[in-house]
Order: sequence, then C-alpha cells, then structure tokens
Amino acid sequence: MSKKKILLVNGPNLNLLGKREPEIYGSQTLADIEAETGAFFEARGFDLIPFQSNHEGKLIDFLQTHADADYLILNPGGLTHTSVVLRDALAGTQVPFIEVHISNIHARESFRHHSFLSAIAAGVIVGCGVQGYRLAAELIVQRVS
Ligand code: CA2
Repeated sequence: MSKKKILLVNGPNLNLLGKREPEIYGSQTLADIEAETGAFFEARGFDLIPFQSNHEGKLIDFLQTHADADYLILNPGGLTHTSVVLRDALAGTQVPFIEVHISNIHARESFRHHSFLSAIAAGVIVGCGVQGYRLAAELIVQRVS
C-alpha cells in the first residue's frame, strides 16, 4: 500500500519564525518545525511534504498540484483574515485540513478574530505556540490510520 501523503503549508512571513518577534511566535525556526514534523510522520509511515510561500498564488498552485494529499496542516499567516481565493482553493481541492495559529488570534487585534478558512477546516488549533503543529500531526495520524 502506498504511503499516506500529508502536506505542511505555511503562508506569508512564517519564514521569519525564530528570527523576529520571539515573544509572540517563539524561538523555533520554520526549518526546525518542518524537520520535527517530518520526522514525526516518517516514524509512523507517512510522507510529509512541507511548503512555505509569501505569495498567495504560489500557495494555491501548490495546493492544486497536491490535491491528491490525504491531509493538510495549514498556517495561512495573515491570509487567514483576507483570502477568499485561498478558501476557494481549499474548498476546490477538498483535502481535509487543520488550521493552525501559533498565537491566540482571538486575544489579538480585532482584525485577526475572523478567519475566512475556519468554516471549512476539519479542525482549528489556536494559541498553543509552535506545539500546535505537533498537536495537528497527532490528530491527523489518529484520523487517517
Ligand atoms: O499566529 C499565527 O500563527 C498567525 O497565523 C501568524 C500570522 C498572523 O498574521 C496571523 O494573524 C496569526 C503572521 C505570521 C508572521 O510570522 C512571523 C514570524 C516571526 C516574525 C515575524 C512574523
């Protein structure tokens, strides 16, 4: 049987993790998170494909290219609060996804309180720090096994 294919997608500015604003986003880099999440899935017989872009269209192209994936962990960054086109892409591919936010968006500025994506997410993890990615990974292993 072929391995389950899991995507880890991070949106704009998340390439700066661990390099700026550690009081909000912690000190782990995106490379750390991708390596740890990849090792977690590999140990359980899954393939993880990580991707980050600062460009909305590149994120959409990636999601469409991998529309055969079994599950997606997605931190859309600021696009969470603005992007109808990303929501349309996610609805179109129908890959189930867990939306992850490192910070507690509900405790921040009011413009961060609304997500265009949460209504079509399989789950949402908010405000658990970078550990949110690991929590999403554990949930996915349970759900697709
Ligand atoms: O809390 C989250 O994970 C966010 O998705 C992060 C976005 C923000 O716009 C959302 O409201 C909540 C921002 C990502 C920017 O990431 C940085 C990381 C380190 C330093 C600077 C920015």
